[in-house]
Amino acid sequence: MRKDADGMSMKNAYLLSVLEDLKKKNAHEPEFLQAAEEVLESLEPVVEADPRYEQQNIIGRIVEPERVVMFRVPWVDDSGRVQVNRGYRVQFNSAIGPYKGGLRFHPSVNLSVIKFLGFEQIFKNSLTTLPMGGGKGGCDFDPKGKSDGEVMRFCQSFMTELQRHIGPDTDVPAGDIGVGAREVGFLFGQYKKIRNEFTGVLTGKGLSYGGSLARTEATGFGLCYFADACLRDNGQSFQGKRVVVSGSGNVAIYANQKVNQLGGRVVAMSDSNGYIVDENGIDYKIIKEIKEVKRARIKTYLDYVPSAKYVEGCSGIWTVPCDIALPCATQNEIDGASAQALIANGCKGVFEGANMPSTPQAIAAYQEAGIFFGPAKAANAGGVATSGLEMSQNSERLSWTFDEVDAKLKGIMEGIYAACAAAAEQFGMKGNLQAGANIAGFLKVADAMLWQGVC
Ligand code: NDP
Ligand code: 2IT
Repeated sequence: MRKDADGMSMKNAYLLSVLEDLKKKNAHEPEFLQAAEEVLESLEPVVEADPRYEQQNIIGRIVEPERVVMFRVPWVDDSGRVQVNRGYRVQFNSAIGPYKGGLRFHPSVNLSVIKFLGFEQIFKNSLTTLPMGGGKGGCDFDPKGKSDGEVMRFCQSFMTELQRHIGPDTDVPAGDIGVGAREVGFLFGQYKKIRNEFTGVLTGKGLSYGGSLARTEATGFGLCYFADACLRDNGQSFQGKRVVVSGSGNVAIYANQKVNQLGGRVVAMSDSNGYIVDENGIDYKIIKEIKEVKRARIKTYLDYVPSAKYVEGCSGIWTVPCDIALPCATQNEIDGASAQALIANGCKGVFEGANMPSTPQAIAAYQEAGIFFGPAKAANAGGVATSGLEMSQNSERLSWTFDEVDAKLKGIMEGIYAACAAAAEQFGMKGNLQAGANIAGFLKVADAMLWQGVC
């Protein structure tokens, strides 16, 4: 998309007025404004083609969360001191189903971050074709370096407040950065104790108490299924490709595993301290042990593979030459300069496992270079899609096999790729999966909002 000198490409007066109002009201929320502006720009041809979106002020309504909850989370640390954190749940849009989206525990969490994630989740969840609205929550609590007891007491306090706002037909949280199997277990236990009910109020649960097989792997696997669908549609594949995966958490680990199964090789991975390069291919099982069992830093990979290299500082990972880049750590981790470095080294495609990992400048660079770009809300939808499958299994009180869930996940990701490609083509932007994802995700939610009247 071509931009003016001020970086703005939008001309539609209605969209511009919504954006201006949004900027005025949310001046201190840069991540949220970035996510909203990116979607609004893509929707220009849609809004111009159907006057109902303006008449019913669908855009003005969709950028305003239905409800925002902020709350105090007091807890006692191991030395007996009382700590306080700030918790959030943003219930953004329930037009197509109960609010659904993860919880992030990280010191960088604030209202802007949770609102950007909740906003993205509306369109992502719509793309899955499953009945889930958009929501997100979290806390500025840092689980790193905390004992299991501290994490448990924190989770119990967090849920003591959150439980009054959620429920299996109202709002169903899950994991995100800093929230994995351990945290979901503590959160679920506290919900069950306070509400005296055993329901599928969280997804990403352990297999012994209602979790779904393949949910752990789902985001990383789904990312590769999406990328593979795009590559195959263009006569290519993962076979023999060098792949760089940032991060070394839930999404990154299982993206690595699936890249390998599809014939590619992951040569670099990172954490917030630095990155490792292993030209022979990084074994995901070692990363799994370092991160999931030992909760250690990625540089300890060198204890297992002394021939690998460790570099301090995580942003340099994008200078490692690769065919495919899979950013799986956090927002804005690829800026314009990193994108240029990737392209200069021959990168042919970026598929986003993390949420909003590419800055607007990075996306502009991908488009200018004409490389494949799989935007987060489409490419990483496999996690929440499988959460939707976990909800279905909980409702029917049955559990499906790993292969059943994995096959459904693959079908959903291939469907998302096809829907994004078709929407882009229908609105005259063939090959632009970013626009296609925003448009396809929007249309279903907007239609449901139109049917439901002003609410
Ligand atoms: P994890 O907590 O399991 O792992 C996060 C990884 O990213 C860690 O390696 C972490 O390093 C790194 N990281 C986090 N914050 C930063 C930062 N500010 N700078 C550099 N590195 C950072 O989280 P997930 O794997 O679950 O999530 C990763 C991304 O994927 C997030 O953007 C999340 O929103 C997105 N996502 C997750 C889904 C899921 O199902 N889990 C679904 C869809 C998207 P360190 O350990 O040093 O902090
Ligand atoms: O960003 C995401 O889609 C997630 N963190 C997963 C949300 C979920 O409800 O499974």
